[in-house]
Amino acid sequence: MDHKYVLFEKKDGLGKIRLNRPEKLNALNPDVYGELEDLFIKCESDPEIKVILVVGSEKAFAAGADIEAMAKGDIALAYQMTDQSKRVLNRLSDMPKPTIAGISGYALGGGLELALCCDFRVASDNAVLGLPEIGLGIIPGGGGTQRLSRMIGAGRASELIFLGEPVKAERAEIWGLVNMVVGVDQMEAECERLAEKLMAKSPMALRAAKTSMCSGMNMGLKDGLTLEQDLFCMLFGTVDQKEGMAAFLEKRKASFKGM
Ligand code: CO8
Repeated sequence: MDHKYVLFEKKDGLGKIRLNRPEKLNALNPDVYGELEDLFIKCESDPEIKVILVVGSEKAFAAGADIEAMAKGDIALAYQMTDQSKRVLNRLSDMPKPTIAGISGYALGGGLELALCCDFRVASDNAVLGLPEIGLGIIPGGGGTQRLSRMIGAGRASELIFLGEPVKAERAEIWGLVNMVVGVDQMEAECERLAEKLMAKSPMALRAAKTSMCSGMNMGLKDGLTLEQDLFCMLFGTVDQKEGMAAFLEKRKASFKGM
């Protein structure tokens, strides 16, 4: 698939996906979602890629779903667009590898919803995050009403969703919406440092941790605890568990193989 709006680079285990539609502040139209889907599928199936980073430009991570593409739409078109975005975003949130969103500038509407599907959000100090859909007479349709309240609680999520007023990076960090805030020039390097730390861990253990946390979120506590127990025990069948514990006992750094 040719990519017009999304760039991709693979380096040292990191798959870097860059939204590149600067003239529209990386607004997400069906073509952009389609290109993202193609890249998410590639990243998932490529064993050389250990961590996925999604970034935009300095001015905008993404200013939302493309309003022009939606403006004259009817109910059928809205279903068509949300079916696509739901499929694409679920693929990202279900990615069996760690994912990071590196956010500079605007992360609004569908842009923030994209970032919410990542495991980590690293924000530049110029980042502005919000769900302004209410001002357009709609609601977030790419998971915002679900993922945001699960992440930061219903009270804070209501503030963002009902009022539609964005927040700056500093407040987003206090709310737990982003993991850290760094200078805009440092943002990508910081994401890469985080990716390196993740790559030093056991991919099997990371996958199990992610499955346990994400699937557990949709279960009652008892079922979630059983899932965690099963995944914990499953890891005792891996080479990485033997290596991790041996390395501790031998007072050396573990070298994980992903087996
Ligand atoms: N859609 C389409 N075009 C956009 C969008 C957008 N979301 N955001 C910016 N643009 C375009 C502008 O129209 C403008 O284009 P042009 O130069 O051709 O007129 C260009 O990008 C630059 O934008 P501005 O001139 O407005 O730049 P400013 O720096 O003045 O303002 C803002 C930046 C504040 C970010 C402003 O552009 C803005 O408010 N954008 C819209 C933000 C918004 O409302 N986002 C939510 C959209 S709705 C949504 O995301 C629903 C998600 C549902 C997902 C599931 C279905 C797919």
